[in-house]
Amino acid sequence: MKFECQRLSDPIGVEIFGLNLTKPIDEKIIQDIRRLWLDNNILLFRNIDWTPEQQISFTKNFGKLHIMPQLSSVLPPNLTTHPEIFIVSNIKKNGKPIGFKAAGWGWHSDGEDKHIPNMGSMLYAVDVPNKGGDTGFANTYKSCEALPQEIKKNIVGKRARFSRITMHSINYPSLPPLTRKEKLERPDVWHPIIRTHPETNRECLFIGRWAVEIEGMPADEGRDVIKELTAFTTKDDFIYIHKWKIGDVILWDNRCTQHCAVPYDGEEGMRYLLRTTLEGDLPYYKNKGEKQVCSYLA
Ligand SMILES: O=C(O)CCC(=O)C(=O)O
Ligand SMILES: [Fe+2]
Repeated sequence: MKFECQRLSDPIGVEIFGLNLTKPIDEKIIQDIRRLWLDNNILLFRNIDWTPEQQISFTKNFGKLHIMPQLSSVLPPNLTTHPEIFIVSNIKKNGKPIGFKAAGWGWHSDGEDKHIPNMGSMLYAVDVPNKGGDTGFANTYKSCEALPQEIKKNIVGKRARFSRITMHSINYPSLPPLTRKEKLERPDVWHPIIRTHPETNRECLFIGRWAVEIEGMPADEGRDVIKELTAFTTKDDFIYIHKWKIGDVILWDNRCTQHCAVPYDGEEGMRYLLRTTLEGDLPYYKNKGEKQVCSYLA
């Protein structure tokens, strides 16, 4: 079995054609796909029509699956038949949401607010509106490389504090505040802002919507730098906006990619995306071959 591929956009991504993803795939082909994934941050497959089992099996080719904890008591859990699948949707049944519509509003990488962020994620578009509901992807290798020296020297080897507790009501205004128990389950974490990718050894910018403070900087200066880094990494030069079609599957590497759902009003039609998520490992920054700065819990 052979496949073909084509660049998705200048900044990021490759589209892969000619593979049947509903059947087990040769180890050699998986290695080739992984190489493309590592080199291009995101992979797009089109016209996929698969069952949750098939999505789960295909995702497992890339690592161990992560099961998303329930985000809030007002949201449904993951797919009840398949807890490995998290639902992103604007659909309501009997007045209740069947998934989390605003899960991805605001630039982020999945799990960035956890001690061990997620390695990768895969979204499958089951239903999409005719207009709106796009998703942006930013290549944080490229933004890191292009970062002006005067900004870079200020953050290299430093960590940022990522806080679910501080940012929950700002990032998820539609959800009730965190309970005491939820706060205890989501302690703050410090991650290196410039992160060495564990497979490619390349440097990328690791910042996002849960970051609130920078090591060794006064609080307001840290917040300004986070804003500046976010604006920089999501410049047109580094991003691609995907307009979903039914049957699209995108696998992205959370270690070197940020993503963001472009907010939409939901009047345009139903949006139903199913996500599988991969476990990751502890972020670090390597200098001269040595792991110098690792993440730690606050
Ligand atoms: O709704 C989207 O486009 C993205 C959702 C998201 O951030 C995610 O599933 O990780
Ligand atoms: Fe996300």
